[in-house]
Amino acid sequence: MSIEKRTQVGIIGAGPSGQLLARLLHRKGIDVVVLERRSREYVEGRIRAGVLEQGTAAVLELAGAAERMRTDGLEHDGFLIAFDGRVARVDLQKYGNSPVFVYGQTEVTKDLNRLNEADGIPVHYGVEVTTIRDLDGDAARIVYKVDGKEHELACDYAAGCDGYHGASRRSMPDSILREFKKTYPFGWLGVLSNTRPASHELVYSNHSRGFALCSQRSTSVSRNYIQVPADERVEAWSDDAFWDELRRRLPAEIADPLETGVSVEKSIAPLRSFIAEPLRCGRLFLVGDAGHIVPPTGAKGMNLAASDAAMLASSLGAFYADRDSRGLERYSETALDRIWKAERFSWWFTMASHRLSDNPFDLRMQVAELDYYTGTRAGLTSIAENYVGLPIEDPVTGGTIP
Ligand code: RFL
Ligand code: PHB
Repeated sequence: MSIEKRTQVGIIGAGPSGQLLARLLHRKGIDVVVLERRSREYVEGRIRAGVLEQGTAAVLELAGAAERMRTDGLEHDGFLIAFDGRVARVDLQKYGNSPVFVYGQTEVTKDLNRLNEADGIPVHYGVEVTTIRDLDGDAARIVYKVDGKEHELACDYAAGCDGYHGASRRSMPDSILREFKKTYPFGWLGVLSNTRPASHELVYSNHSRGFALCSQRSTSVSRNYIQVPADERVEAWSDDAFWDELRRRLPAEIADPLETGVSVEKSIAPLRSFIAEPLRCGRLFLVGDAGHIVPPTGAKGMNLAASDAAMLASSLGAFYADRDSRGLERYSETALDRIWKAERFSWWFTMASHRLSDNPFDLRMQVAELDYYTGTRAGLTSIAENYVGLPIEDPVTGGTIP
C-alpha cells in the first residue's frame, strides 16, 4: 500500500460523512486523502439509517451522487404514529412542504464509494489512525499505523469523520472540549427481512409494552425495530419471538396482515444523545458522529453527517478559492446550531414514544402529548418541519445550502 505523505485535506473515516466530504471537496478541485480503519466490504455491509431528508438528497445531488437514490429510493409524503389504540398520520408535504426518501445508508455508502473510486479519489482501507498532532502548527499531522508501523500524513486541514469511537475527538485537548451526554436505559433490536413492509409508510408506535418502528428498505425489504432493555443480548431473541413482540406493540390493522420471515440481519443499537463542543480545534474539524450522536427515533444521524459535510465543504471551498476563511471560523457554531435542534427533536420523539417507567402517569402524559401534537396544526407543523429537516446554513454566506 502506498499512501501519500501530504495533502490539502486529510479525512479520517470512510463512512457517509468522510466519503461525502471527500467527493464534495474533490469536485471543487481540492486534494484529499481518506484513511479508513476497516475493510471496504465491512463499511459497505453495515446496516444503519434508512431515511434521507430533502436537504441530504440535495447535498447528494450537489456531489453528483444522487442518481440511484432518485431511481431506487422511495419518496414518502408522510408517516404514521400509533398510540392509545389509534393511528395518526403526519402529512409531510402538507405541514413540512417536502417529502423524505427511504434509501438505506448502505446504498448511499456504496454509491459514494463507487463514484469516488471511479474519480480516482484516494481512499485507503485497513489504515487505523491513532492520533492527530500539531493542530496549531504549520500543518496537521495525521498519525496512522499499517502493519504495526507508524506513519504520518501531513495536511492543511484534517476532517475527523471517524464516528463516535474514532481518534479525532480524542486528539482535541481536554481543556477546550466540552461533552454533553445522555444515555437511555434502552436500545433498539433491529431486524432486516425480505418481507413486505408492514405499511406503505413508516409506523412509529408508542405502546405500553414498549416502542416499535416498522420501516423499510424497498417494497419487498422490511426493517423493523422494538425497544429492548439496554443490556439485552441479541441471542435472546429468536425470529419468532421478535415478530410476536412486534405484533403485540402494533395496532390490529397493521399487526394482523404483517408478513413475517427469516431475519437477514439482527442487531441491537444502544440509544444515546451526545454533543461535543466546539467542532474545531485549530486545523482539525469534527464531522458527523465524531462530534454528535442522536437516538435514531428522529432518523437524523446520517442526515446530520451530510449537513456537516456540506457546511465544511463550502467553508474549505471558499478558503481554497478566495482565501476567505469566514466559513472555517463559523463552521463549528453554524453546524452546532442545527445539531442541537436535531438533537432536541430526536430526544423529544424518543421520550414521547418509548416506555420510560412503570408509572402509568408517564404513559398517559405521552398519550396527551402525542394527541396534542398529532391533533393540532401547530403540533403537526412542528413534527413535520423537523422530520423533513431544518435548512442547512452556509457558514460562508449565511444563506442556505445548496
Ligand atoms: P460512521 O458511519 O460511524 O463512520 C465512521 C468511519 O470511521 C471509521 N473509523 C476510523 N478510521 C480510521 N481510523 C480510526 N481510528 C477510525 N475510527 C473509526 C469507521 O470504521 C467508520 O467507517 O460515521 P459518519 O460517517 O459520521 O456517519 C454517521 C452515520 O453512520 C450515523 O449517524 C448513523 O448510522 C446513525 N445510526 C442510525 N441513524 C439513523 O438515522 N437511523 C438509524 O436507523 C440508525 N441506526 C446508527 C444506527 C448507528 C449505529 N452505530 C453507530 C453503532 C445503528 C447503529 C448500530
Ligand atoms: C431505518 O429504516 O433504519 C430507520 C427509519 C427511521 C428511523 C430510524 C431508523 O427513525
